[in-house]
Parts: sequence; C-alpha cells; structure tokens
Amino acid sequence: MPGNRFGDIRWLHSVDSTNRYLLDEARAGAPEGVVAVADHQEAGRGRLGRRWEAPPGANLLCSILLRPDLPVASRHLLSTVVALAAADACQAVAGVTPVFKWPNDLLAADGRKLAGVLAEADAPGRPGLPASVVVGIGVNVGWPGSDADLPAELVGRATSLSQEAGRPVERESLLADLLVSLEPRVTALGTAAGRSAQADELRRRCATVGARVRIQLANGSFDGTATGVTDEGHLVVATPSGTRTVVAGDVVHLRPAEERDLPSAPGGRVTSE
Ligand code: BT5
Repeated sequence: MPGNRFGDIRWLHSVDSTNRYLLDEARAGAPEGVVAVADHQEAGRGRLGRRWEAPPGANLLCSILLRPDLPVASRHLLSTVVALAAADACQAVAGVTPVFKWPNDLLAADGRKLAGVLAEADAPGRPGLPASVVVGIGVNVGWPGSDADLPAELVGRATSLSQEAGRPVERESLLADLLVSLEPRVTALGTAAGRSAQADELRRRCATVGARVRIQLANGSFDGTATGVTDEGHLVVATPSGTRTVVAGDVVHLRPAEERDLPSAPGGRVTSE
C-alpha cells in the first residue's frame, strides 16, 4: 500500500495459518506493517483453539503485524481497529454494513457471521524491538454461497459478502480498502483521545451493547445486560449482583427463552467494579 505502513504484502498460495506465519516472521525481526494473505489455510485458527473454515481461493484470510506503543490494558483495541477497518471495507466494496458482536465478530443484519478476528501476541519480544501483536482476520467473501455450502454446525450461522451483496466481491479490493482505513486508526491508538474515539466507534456499532447476554468464561458463565464498552475496548455487563467488566470471553446474545439462572462465575478474566 503506497503511502502507508502496510507496504510489504506477502500473498501466499497455501500456509497452515497466516497468524502462525507472521508470528514467526515477527520473532525473526519483521517490522510493523507486514501483511500476510493466503489463498488457503490448512489449519486456520479461531479463538480458544477453534478452527476457521474457508475453501481455497474464496475468502480473505490475512494477518497484520503491529508493534504497538500503547498501554497493555488497551491491547484489545488492536483487534478493534482491524475489525472497524474491515467493516469500512465491507461497506465501501460490497455495500454491506456489518454490525459488531463483542469482542470482534462482524455479523450481517440477521446475525450470521461474516468475519472474525484473532489477535496473538509474540512471546517475549526480541531485545531492542517493541513487542509484536499479530492480528488475523478472516472475512467470508465468496464462501458460503448459500447454506448448502456449509458444514452442519455452521448452517444458519455464517454468511458471505457476495451472498449479502447479491453479486461477486473481490478479495483484493477488500484488502486494499481495509488497509487504507486501518492506517489512521492505528495512528489514533497512539493517544488517549484517539483510543477513546476508536472505542466509541465500536460502542456505537456494537449490537452486543444493550443486548441480554450470556458471558462464557473458562470457569463458568453468567447472564446480564451489556451496557457499554470501556475506552480499553472491554465489555461492561450489568448483573443482579453488580456491574462486571469482561476483558476476554465468549458472548452469546440471548433471546428471552434462553435465559435461565446460572451461578456467577468466580474470578476468571472478569473484574467487578
Ligand atoms: C474467530 O474465532 O472468529 C477468529 C477467526 C480468525 C481467522 C483468521 S483467518 C486469517 C488468520 N489466520 C488464522 O489462522 N486465523 C486468522 P472464533 O470467535 O473462535 O470463531 C470460530 C468459530 O466460528 C468456529 O468454531 C466455527 O463455529 C465458526 N466458524 C468457523 N469458520 C467460519 C466461517 N468461515 N464463517 C463463520 N463462522 C465460522
């Protein structure tokens, strides 16, 4: 991308995972801004050891190397800015306006998933180099064409830009737009005001805010109403026993019939305020 930090785009034919590839490059000293894209991932990664599915050549599968100069507590915003930039690109290239599900899913208006983000931090950085974070995003562009393309567990849960737009969408244009939108967003993370503005955009576009939610943690789950997103990008949930701030976890948007009494999850990565 001339004129911005994402000048080194490595388009790979096939790789296990673009995140894995770029984490290795980061450990070997690759600078901020390197982008890895793959036509095919043999072992695409979701969060918490889950898989990311995409047939060869159909979707945008890319990872971006960032070397952030921002408070550790605000690291979540690195995923946020990539998700916001991807949403901008979906709008510009396909005329599709995704909504966000916290932490970083992009959904179509009917709640089906269009894209997901996975940020992975480098194990201790090399001496003299700022620590690196690799933010990977998978955007469904050409696949699935319809529910008939999907494995049983994703039927009714996944859609693609071409399905939503009703016409073919180009991966290359989507990537180019994403990187153009991302450049000023990454710069904005360098100041408290800029970070607050990015969090505010997530807050405004996030379908989770205002929803009844179930928060699933490694050690339990609890229900509540999501009331906001902090300036660090964390989710604020009101529960009968008080307000909780969720740093990392899975969120289910609840319909009334799904609600039931659950014990509060102890500890984990939730802090009470
Ligand atoms: C995510 O995880 O949503 C993060 C996905 C990140 C993928 C990118 S691709 C480029 C880069 N390199 C990598 O190796 N990964 C990143 P999570 O929230 O855990 O969602 C995973 C779950 O979504 C799976 O367990 C499935 O239920 C579902 N899923 C898998 N593939 C999907 C798809 N293409 N579209 C919609 N849902 C999918």
